[in-house]
Amino acid sequence: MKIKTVPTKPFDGQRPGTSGLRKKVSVFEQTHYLENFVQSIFDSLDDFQGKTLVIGGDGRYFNRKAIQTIIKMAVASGFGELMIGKGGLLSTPAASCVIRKYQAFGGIILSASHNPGGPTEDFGIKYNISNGGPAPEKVTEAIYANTQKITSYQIADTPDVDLDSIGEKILGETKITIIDPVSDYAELMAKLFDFDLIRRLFEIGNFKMRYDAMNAVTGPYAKFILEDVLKAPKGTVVNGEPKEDFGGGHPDPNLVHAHKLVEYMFSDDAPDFGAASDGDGDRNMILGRKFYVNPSDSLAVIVANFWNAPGYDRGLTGVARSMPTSQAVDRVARGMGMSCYETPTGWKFFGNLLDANKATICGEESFGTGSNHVREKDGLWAVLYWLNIIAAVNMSVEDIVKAHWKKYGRNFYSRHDYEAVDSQIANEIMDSMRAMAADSVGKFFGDYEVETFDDFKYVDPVDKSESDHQGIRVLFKDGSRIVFRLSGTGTQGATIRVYIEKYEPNVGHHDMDPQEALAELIEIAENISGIKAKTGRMAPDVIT
Ligand code: VG1
Ligand code: CO
Repeated sequence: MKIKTVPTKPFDGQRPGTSGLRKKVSVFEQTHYLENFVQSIFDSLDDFQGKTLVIGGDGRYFNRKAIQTIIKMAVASGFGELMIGKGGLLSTPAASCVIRKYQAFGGIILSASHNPGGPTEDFGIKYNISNGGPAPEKVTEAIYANTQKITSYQIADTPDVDLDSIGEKILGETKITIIDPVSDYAELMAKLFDFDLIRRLFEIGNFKMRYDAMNAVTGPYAKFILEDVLKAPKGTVVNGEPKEDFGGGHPDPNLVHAHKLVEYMFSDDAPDFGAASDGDGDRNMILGRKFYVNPSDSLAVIVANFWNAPGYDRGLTGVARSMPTSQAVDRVARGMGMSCYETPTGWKFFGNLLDANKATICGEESFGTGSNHVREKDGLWAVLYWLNIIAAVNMSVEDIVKAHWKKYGRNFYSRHDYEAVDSQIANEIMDSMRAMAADSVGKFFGDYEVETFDDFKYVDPVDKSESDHQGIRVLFKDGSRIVFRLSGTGTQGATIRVYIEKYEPNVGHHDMDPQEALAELIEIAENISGIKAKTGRMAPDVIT
């Protein structure tokens, strides 16, 4: 087989963000654009010759084409085996599972996660290392450095590979293995949760649920696990066929983009339990009948109920949450005498803590929860965990959460997103807050006294690597917090995220609407940042 060396020149802007490189499809479709990035990944790796690379994606537009290119380049670079999900599909957590199970060298995941898909929408690519997790910053920075000096790439001159038939074939020196994308993952889930108990819930408990796969990658996973294995009635999973454009929607499981599910769950015909996941299957939204579970609360409830799930009932070593995630889980950790780590946003920062066994369960406010079973957040895992809890304690979702608040108090929490803001204005807003930091300590905003005002810096407790500028934190004396960050996953202008949190121990106030409970802090956030004033926006685009 002929290997071609193709001359090329660097493209600007190929620095991976919070989770890989995400751009409009039209950007990825430029000649050499994808190839440059893939070659830059390979050039940042050592000693992978003859080893295994896992490849799969969320099925969005350009997925198949990108995979064909990556196969030919991986063959040219000397990988020994490529394990590829049938149809080019692998959810992000399933890719992580496969990398770990088969001790692959690494994996390439094609996804822009919750961003919309289609010819005029987004595409993305990221590299995962041998622990199954997202490449840490030192690797992503090395990849970026390579993209800036690339002069050529190598690609095998060979026809496209059939991605739709399970089995093996040889291409040059490389074995190409097309695998069932669901089975390894489903097998792992069956080890972690009490499937018999959950099956009984559906079979004799008359328990009803709806799972909205949002026309994205988890459809086949959810149908197999929930309907075939756990015997939930057919039709429990809706929008279960992965589509290249996700049916035209944002595959983002939140109150805005999963509004159909939310409306159904708040109607009089609502089932007991509702859930949704995102484009690549690593996010989850949990709903009860007429009840929404905030992701930060979901994390706290999952941790507090570890003894109900067979995969965790021997105890947790510790927990971790991203900095903007509410402190609800901290209270549980404190109650159990466990360490609770605070990391920057993005799953890549949990990898070292999980590998070093410092944390067993991790979570982010952005509908992401997971554990040491893989090295990515895992949407369906969270849903199965909740089913396991519900079946074990025999309570409704609402009662489980309210009992939790009664015991630990409620951390009222909300995130306000301002999307597609002019990047220069967004940077000015962040800079002006950085400038305020030094003389804001001790200052009062209403009744709230500022205790800390800084730009979050993380020092990894395992390898001591440092990450700066991870978000402006305004921490008040009473434990309330406001955090400001710029998104690292958007593809249009800048997205400003404002995270607002307030602790309420008094059960009598737990039924308040979060926006009401947080009203004063929301106003303070505007006083500090001037987002509305400086962008001319009247309100956030998305509130979760
Ligand atoms: C967002 C979330 C972050 C999450 C990341 C990737 O990042 O805030 O918590 O880890 O998306 O999730 P940002 O930089 O836009 O705030 V996914 O499901 O898009 O891979
Ligand atoms: Co995702």
